[in-house]
Amino acid sequence: MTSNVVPLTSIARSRPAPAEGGGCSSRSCGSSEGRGDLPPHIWDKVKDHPCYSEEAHHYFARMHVAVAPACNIQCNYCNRKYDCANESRPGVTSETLTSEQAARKVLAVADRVPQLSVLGIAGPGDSMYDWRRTFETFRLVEKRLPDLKFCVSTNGLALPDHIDALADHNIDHVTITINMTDPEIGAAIYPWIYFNGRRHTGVEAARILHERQMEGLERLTARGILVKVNSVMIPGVNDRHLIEVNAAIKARGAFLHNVMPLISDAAHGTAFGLAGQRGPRPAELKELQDRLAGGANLMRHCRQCRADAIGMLGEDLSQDFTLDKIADEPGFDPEPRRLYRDVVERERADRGKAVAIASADLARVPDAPARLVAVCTKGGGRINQHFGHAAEFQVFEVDARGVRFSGHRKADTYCQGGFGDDDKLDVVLAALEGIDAVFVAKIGRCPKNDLKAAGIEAVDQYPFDYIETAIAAWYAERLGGQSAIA
Ligand code: CLF
Ligand code: SF4
Repeated sequence: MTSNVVPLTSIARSRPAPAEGGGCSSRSCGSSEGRGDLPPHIWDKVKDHPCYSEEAHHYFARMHVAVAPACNIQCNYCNRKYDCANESRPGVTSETLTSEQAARKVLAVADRVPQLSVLGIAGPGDSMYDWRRTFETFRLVEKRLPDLKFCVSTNGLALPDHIDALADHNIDHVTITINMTDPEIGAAIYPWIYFNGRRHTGVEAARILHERQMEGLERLTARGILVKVNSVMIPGVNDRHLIEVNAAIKARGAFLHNVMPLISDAAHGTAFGLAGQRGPRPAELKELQDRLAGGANLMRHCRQCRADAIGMLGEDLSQDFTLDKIADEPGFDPEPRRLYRDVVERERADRGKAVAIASADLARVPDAPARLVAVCTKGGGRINQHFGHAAEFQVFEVDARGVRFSGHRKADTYCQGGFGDDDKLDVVLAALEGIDAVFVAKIGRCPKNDLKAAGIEAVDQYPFDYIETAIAAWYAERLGGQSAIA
């Protein structure tokens, strides 16, 4: 099995810490530092949910079980018939499971992946339209794994009919995909919906969907259930409108807003793909996210998972857990899960001190301009990956206000079979457009020189350090000050 799960033994290397206190990132659920100013009961709900807490995604894994194949609407960006094990986008899965098969699979994964903290049902159709299979799966799993959090994702049309059931099953996390609040715009995204026994089309369909989504959102937040809203950014269709969507969901108590780029390709057979509708460029997505600052809290670390994804965000172990590879009655040892959580608690305390170090460094350069840096990491909040092995980079923006997570850039692993591949390097360089420096655990001389020629500094003097402290120390040094721990 290939995995970027954090080995228990790799945790606990850190730099010396100053006195308690401080903090350098913006304080929200999307910050890198974790709890921030969240009330204890909310932090308790999100602290091991890799989607609801950016900090938690360094430590915890999710899995989806594809038990809900049916859907009650049609989105122009969806074609659930398309399946490829390498494809990563919502709606796609390799096998559909019964609730019993899903429960078996969850147990097998929990036994081998101690980082697993969340079971999500995200299709491949709609979890609330196929509600019988969804709730039956949770019922079977909660008996064996009471420490697992449950999560559902829905288009919202059937949601108002299941608010009580969601609360009864202790489902604290619900994602609603809301792409519009204006039905005229919705008509360009949804050709039809199936509601109350008949098909509706056009603006009428979008209006019904919108009203049901808002009703579901309001009633969930009134019950104290955390709601994340996913919005697909579709250039020329709803990109500007998403500012209104952000305001509308904030007013109704949404916990997070996740703006995702449209994935569009004619080969996927979607209406948008076949019509040549393009997705947004990374810079367009970032510009919109920056414009949304101050509205509903933003999620920036989404990986647009498949409906059967397994593992840390950004990795997918689903092919290691197909039904033919799972025993009829999988064994389960809870001890590694307990041990792993103890390690994470220690690591979190340690990392909190590291954030204080970073703050001290940044205070030395109060007026320096912002820099954008990329990091090679396998998780744990550390710089712990060789440049040649990185298939994606985490991107951070740094200035005197803090080290802020900005998103991910997918690339291609430069190192192929022990040798650097120049073609892959071109892909990597394209992915690093606009980046000032890339932080690596290790890098060869050739790619280091190539990066330099492209105007990107390869920083390799902080292997296995915390991301925040390393970036802050580098920034303080480059822009005028000396590191607080130099
Ligand atoms: Fe799955 Fe979604 Fe729950 Fe997470 S995913 S149902 S909230 S457990 Fe997460 Fe994947 Fe993005 Fe979804 S990274 S697509 S936001
Ligand atoms: Fe596809 Fe989900 Fe849209 Fe249904 S709601 S059409 S499954 S993307």
